[in-house]
Amino acid sequence: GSGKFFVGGNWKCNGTGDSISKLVSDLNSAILESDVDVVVAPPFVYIDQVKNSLSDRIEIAAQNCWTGKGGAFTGEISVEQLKDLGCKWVVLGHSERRHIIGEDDQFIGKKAAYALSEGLGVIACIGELLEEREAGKTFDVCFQQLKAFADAVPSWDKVVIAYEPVWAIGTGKVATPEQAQEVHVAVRDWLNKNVSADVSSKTRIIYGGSVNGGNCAELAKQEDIDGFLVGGASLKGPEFATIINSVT
Ligand code: G2H
Repeated sequence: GSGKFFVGGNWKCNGTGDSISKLVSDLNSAILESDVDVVVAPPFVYIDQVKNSLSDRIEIAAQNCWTGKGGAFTGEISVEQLKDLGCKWVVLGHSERRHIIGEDDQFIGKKAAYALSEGLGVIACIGELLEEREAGKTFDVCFQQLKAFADAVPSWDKVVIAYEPVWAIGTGKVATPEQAQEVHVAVRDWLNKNVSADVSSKTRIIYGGSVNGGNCAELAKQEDIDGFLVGGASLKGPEFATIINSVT
């Protein structure tokens, strides 16, 4: 693997002040391996609450951001505002934003470039749909999404790539360790050929899609799986801790 194991909890559009306060207190009392970067991404409206109550051991990510400086962009949240609240990361290109909201590669690339230029880390998500996998297009789709990030970002120092096959997201159908490893290796090769050997060897490639306390250990053993992006299972403190502690 590359660098420190990285585990992100993507809370998506879930929770209330009460449920989030319970989750934060469970995370604060969990025993976490020290050699793991841990990040959680609460809904925007709870970021401040989480920042003020969660242990500094865990960093905070936003689930989205605007493409540039704030201003007359109704309903958007700027990178400057996220930094003001103490966010260190932003999740971009998540399949729910690509396929439900309709964000395209160029729009996502713009956000990534701006976030990085302002010093936020980017969790850059890529992944194929079931029909694309079945048509043998997994690598094509992942490489195209990756290229859009590569064309936009000035530096990879603060980028973590999340491979999330869409058919495995929230479906309970996790990719097998071999399926995930195969794509992670291909992504690393792509970075080597198209960016640099240095970026290829240093960039963390994490897996997302129905990761849970029961399947994380086998996945974590794979050479090129450098961590996880966890949705559903990150809403349960003890299970999220199990996933963090699956570092090998
Ligand atoms: C994939 C993942 C988190 P889940 O979207 O980004 O969600 O673990 O619920 O499949």
